This record gives sequence, C-alpha cells and structure tokens, in this order.
Amino acid sequence: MFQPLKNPSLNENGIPPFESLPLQEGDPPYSAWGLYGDKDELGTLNRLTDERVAATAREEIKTGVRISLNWPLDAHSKGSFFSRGEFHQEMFQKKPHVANDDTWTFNTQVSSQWDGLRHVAYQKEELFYSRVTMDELYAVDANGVKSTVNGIQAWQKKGIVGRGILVDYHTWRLGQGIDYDPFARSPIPVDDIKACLKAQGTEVRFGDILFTRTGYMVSHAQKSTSDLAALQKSEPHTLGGLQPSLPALRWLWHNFSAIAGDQPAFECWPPLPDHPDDVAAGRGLAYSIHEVALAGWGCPLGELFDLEALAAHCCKEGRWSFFVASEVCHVPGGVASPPNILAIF
Ligand code: UVW
Repeated sequence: MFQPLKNPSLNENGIPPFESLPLQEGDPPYSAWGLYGDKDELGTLNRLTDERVAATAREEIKTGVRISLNWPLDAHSKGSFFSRGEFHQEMFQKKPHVANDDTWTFNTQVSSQWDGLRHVAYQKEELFYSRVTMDELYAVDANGVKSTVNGIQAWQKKGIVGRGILVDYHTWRLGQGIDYDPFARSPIPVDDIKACLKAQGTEVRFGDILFTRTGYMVSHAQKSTSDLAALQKSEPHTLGGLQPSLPALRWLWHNFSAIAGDQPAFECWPPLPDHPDDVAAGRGLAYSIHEVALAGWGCPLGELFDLEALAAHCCKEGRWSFFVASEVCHVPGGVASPPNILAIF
C-alpha cells in the first residue's frame, strides 16, 4: 500500500534533495518511489524531457562526428565475470536462394549493457523499483500472459538520449601518479571523479548521462587468456570502480539521468559497505550503488561500455561532453539490453 508522499520540498531542478529520501515512511533508505507515480518504470529517465533533449542537440552537435560505445557482443568470448555465458552466432544458408540468416544467443549482460529495473532489488527488503516483488516479475495471468512490470520495454519508447559527459579517470589518474588496478577491488572516491572533471574543464548539468572510463578495456586487452580465466574464476570477483558512499550517492542523485562505466560492475566489487559504526552513526552506507540506483531511483546502470575511441576524440577536441543516443532492444519484460549507443559531437 502506498502512503501519500511526504511532500518534500523540491530543489532548483525540481527533484527532492538527497537528504529527503526516502519519500515515504517505511520505504528503503535513499529510495525515491512515488516521485513520478506509484507505477513508474522510467525513474531518472523522467529527467530527459523533450526540452532538455532538444537543447542538448543544439548545444552539443557541432561537427557530426559519431562514435560507437558498443563493445563487440562477443568481446568476452574468452570467458566473463559473474558467470555469463558467451555470445554465440549461428549463420546458415537459405538455399536455394543465395542468402543467409543468423541466430544470436547471448546473456544480455555479457558485453555492453544497460542494467534494467528487473536486475537488482534492495537485497534485504527484496523489493525492486516502485516496490515491485520477485513474484510480480514472474507473474503470469489467467490467459498465460507474462508480467512485463519494470521490463526494459518501458525504456525503448523514447530511448536514453541526452547530454553525455566522459570522466576520463584512466588518463587523469596516470597523470596524478595514482595506483589503480581494474582487476583488484580498487575503490574510486567520488572526489577523484570530481577532480578529474575539474581538470578536464567539464561542467556537469542536471540530467546528464555519466560515463566513467576506468581503464578496464586497456587492462583487459593486455591480459592473457589464462590470467583472465583465473580472475573470472576467483570468488568473490574483485573489480575497480566508483566507491559506494553517501557523498557518491548524493552526487549521482542530484545530477544524472543514467550512469555507466567501462567495467563489469560500475562500482568497485565487492561493494563492501562502510564500517558498521559509521553506518550506525548515519555517516556510512550499507547499500550498494546497484541497489540504490536501480531499485531506489530507477536509474539505468551501464556496464562494459567501450569508451576508448570516445576518450581519444574527447582528448583531441579538448571537450568531454557530447550528445548521446541509445536505444535498448524492444523486449517485453527484458532485464537488461545492449545499449545500441552513439556519441555525437
Ligand atoms: C553485478 O550485478 C555485480 O554486476 P552486473 O550489473 O553486471 O550484474
């Protein structure tokens, strides 16, 4: 049962400040359920208004240069993290015609992907975005029709389109002499992300789509098959990424419509919570970014995006903002999707 919203005051961008989350008594910490109605499936994509997209196109599209951010679907053919099966393509001839068809079989998260709202719930509470339960995701009605609640189909209606900004953390941290290993649990403090943006001269605007280049692709290309296999077998996996923290969540909530990175989990993995004393004192975080972004805010979380060509172009142009057009696949009830994404300058 939904309680009436607490009627939070809205900030200059028309959203409740982070400090007023959750919006309803009894909802999980930091969730924003009900902000756009109790059946909302768009979450922070509601920030991508027609006006904002039109203004971004006018401001960001100058040269017409287009850069794909899609890693090949078979890029993890030597094995992947989180036990995701490999991509398979079967091509077959259509005799007597001189023609071919092909069939693709793949886990939607084995290469570049947007995680959708069926992917991760608040773990302790067992609730997905908009208070949806696991049973509701798997429900089948009397006519045999499967539930599509919180499915990826809701995002394909208008796509994920807006102003992108690249945080080229990999280049910045090399210049700073900061040690970082994409295949170790290397947490990136949000202050380093902000320092990198400042050094690039990149302004953050409300509704932006955030891309963080951590160097995963560079390091992945240098690893031998046996090294990768050993890393993928080790449990829990260890991966670098944004450090889950209250300041990180606050910054993400106040600025972005979607967030993405070049690595398998966006945040560092495992996303160990803060010290229990800090959690008890309200200074620490006991939730992962996956839980809060996906289940709490309905915020698309992108992983394994290929940001290499993008970073090279941004560096050449001295400009780390651009127009982004991404269209998820139209799969009713889908959990995740390849992003089918272009950056346009
Ligand atoms: C995790 O859930 C850790 O990563 P992904 O979003 O790729 O599943």
